[in-house]
Amino acid sequence: MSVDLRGWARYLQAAVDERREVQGIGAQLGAELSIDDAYLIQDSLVAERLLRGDALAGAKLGLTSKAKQEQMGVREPAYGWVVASSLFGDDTSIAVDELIHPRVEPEFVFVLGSDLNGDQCTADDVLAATAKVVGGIEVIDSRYEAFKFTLPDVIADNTSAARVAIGSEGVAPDAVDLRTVTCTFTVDGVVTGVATGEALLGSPAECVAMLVRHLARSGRGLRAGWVVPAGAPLDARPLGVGTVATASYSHFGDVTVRGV
Ligand code: OOG
Ligand code: MG
Repeated sequence: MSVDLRGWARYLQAAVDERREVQGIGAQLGAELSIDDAYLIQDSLVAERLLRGDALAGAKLGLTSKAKQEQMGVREPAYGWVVASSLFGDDTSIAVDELIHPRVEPEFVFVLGSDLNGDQCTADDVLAATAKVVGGIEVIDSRYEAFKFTLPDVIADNTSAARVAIGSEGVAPDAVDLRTVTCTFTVDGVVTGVATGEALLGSPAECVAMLVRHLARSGRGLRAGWVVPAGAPLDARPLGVGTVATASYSHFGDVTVRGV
């Protein structure tokens, strides 16, 4: 079956531009969208953003924790891209009316000091290439109705990426075992959950290594200076006007996002 890759990318970009939910792609094809085609739609979607003047600023993982996989009903991780216009600082107001039905989730974010490539990439290679690890909060905004999707659908949609607030204070990767770093997520004064880095498939650095091995399949890699959110260790919560969400980490500075 030949899938209209650029057509589906335009379909998703229109949902972003018009701030409206759309139906899943797989449901309309009458056959399952393949994972390979889903990544090609994602490439086409990101290429459209770059044509409009954006730049790549990193790459991301999604669905790397049990909490997220259970919340979304998808049992495998997914990879996506982070564009420069989506990056915000560690104390940030996010305009909710620019988005469809945003949610916030805490993130462990790698800031790379050197390039990282290769189909044999290991967690140790990731740590060696990392300048620092900081906390973050990702604002996800699935373009699909009711925030429901299959794995190929969410891949095509660049893993729901919308905005990401990046902490300024972090640690060198050899200063702490990232698996033991604790993250506490508080939304409107209520702690929604506490998790350690180990929640990310056992090791945040291994998650990034998986991303590098995935990119190597298409001859690509990560660049020095890029940011890499490794996935949320806790489930996502709605971001409405007035919502205040803070991610606090045992070894990184706090990050706060406010819906306005
Ligand atoms: C998909 C994106 C997941 C994460 O950190 O798990 C993600 C979604 O839940 O909409 O970014
Ligand atoms: Mg995320």
